[in-house]
Amino acid sequence: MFEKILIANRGEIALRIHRACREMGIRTVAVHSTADADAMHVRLADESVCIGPPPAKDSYLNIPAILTAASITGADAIHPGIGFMSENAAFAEMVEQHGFAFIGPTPEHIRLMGDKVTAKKTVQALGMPTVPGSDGALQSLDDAIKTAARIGYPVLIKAAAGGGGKGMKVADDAAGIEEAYTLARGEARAAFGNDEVYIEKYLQRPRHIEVQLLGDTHGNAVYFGERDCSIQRRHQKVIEEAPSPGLNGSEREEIGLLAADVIRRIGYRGVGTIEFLYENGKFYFIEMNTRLQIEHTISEMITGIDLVREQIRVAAGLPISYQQSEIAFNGHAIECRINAENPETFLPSPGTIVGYHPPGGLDVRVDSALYDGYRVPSNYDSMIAKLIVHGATRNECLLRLRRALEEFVIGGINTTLPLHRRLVAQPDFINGDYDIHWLEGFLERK
Ligand code: MV4
Repeated sequence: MFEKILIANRGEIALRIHRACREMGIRTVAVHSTADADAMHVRLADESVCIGPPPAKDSYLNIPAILTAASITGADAIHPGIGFMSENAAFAEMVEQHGFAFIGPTPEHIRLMGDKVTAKKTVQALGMPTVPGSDGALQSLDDAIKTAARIGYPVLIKAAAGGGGKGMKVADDAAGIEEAYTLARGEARAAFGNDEVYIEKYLQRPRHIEVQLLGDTHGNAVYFGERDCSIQRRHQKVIEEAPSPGLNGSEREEIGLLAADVIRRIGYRGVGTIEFLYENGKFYFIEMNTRLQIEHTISEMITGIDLVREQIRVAAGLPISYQQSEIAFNGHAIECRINAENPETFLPSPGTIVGYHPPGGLDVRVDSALYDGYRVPSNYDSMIAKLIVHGATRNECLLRLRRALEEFVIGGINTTLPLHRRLVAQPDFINGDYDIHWLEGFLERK
């Protein structure tokens, strides 16, 4: 097992990884920008190294600085966390070339799944249901027109290098296809330096359901159930829950077994998530994330398994600690992402925290790097805390969540706590009756 891990990240996820390391007897190295000198992840780590000025491109994305920090502290592995370097195949390659273990999949798997066209082809060949569309990348506008006519409108043009909604354009009918094709390629070229696009039937009211997976280097792969991440705004998730209120037990098992089978057959190492759209009782693969996800916590709450611990174990070449039959699903969990933002305009609200009081009690978990007097910098993502609540049933979970949201005090800045308090009182949310467009509709109506 590793003796020392460098955590190439900040905030609550750096803390989350530090906690798993501590419990495994592994020493930790924090890296930080000058804006984060007083951050909790720096305070808790065994050692820390300043890797640059506040802009992420000069610090948390500064590959030579991160590798140098790992080298001078004698770390044997690097955990990239979430965002930043976590899905950068070139970084994973450099980490390995410098003699460190990368706590994540192989660079080849990151690359394979990072290209949405090769990802779709790969999983489709292994029996995964995908959205009807082009066979690979579009070759021309003419190809787009012909494929759209074959699959039927509306259609969606997506960037091969995309994800997160960039370079995505809907065409409602044949009159809109040229514009959608041209705009999607232009956006893709500007955002990713790659204008390859593909086309799919546009699903109008799906749920976003993702399966949590783990594979090891001994030919094993398991799933940890699914999460429903449909409550989102502008491709930013706001609330996630596990299990999905939209699935029944046999659908859950079928999609979980299929997803685990796919990652076993490609020899995938690490944690990962396969994302589906779910509409009218059918699943459609959209992409695979080759990293830990923010909302991994709700899968931990319903299984009682530390996913970061498992992630570190498989990166060290150990087998997964559990057989699929030993992974039991217990009750319900919901996560609220709390951002330092105005809850109505969503404008960022950096500043100093005064009067911090997190909720507690049975089955209430707060993953956050906040403390009283902490100054939330303006340079990074605005998520400052995750409130994760578990209950024996969905109803118990909701009652407990409402109570915990009432208790939570984060003073001195604006946060999205008031939005969460409103959301958990909405009948549609209480009934589990929502799709990927529900939150944006709710915010418009209000
Ligand atoms: C789709 C879709 C409808 N039909 N694909 C958005 C980002 C990327 N992860 C895939 N996305 C979508 N792909 C087809 N064929 C609708 C979306 C989509 C979406 C998906 C998941 C969560 C939120 C979303 C918000 C808008 C659109």
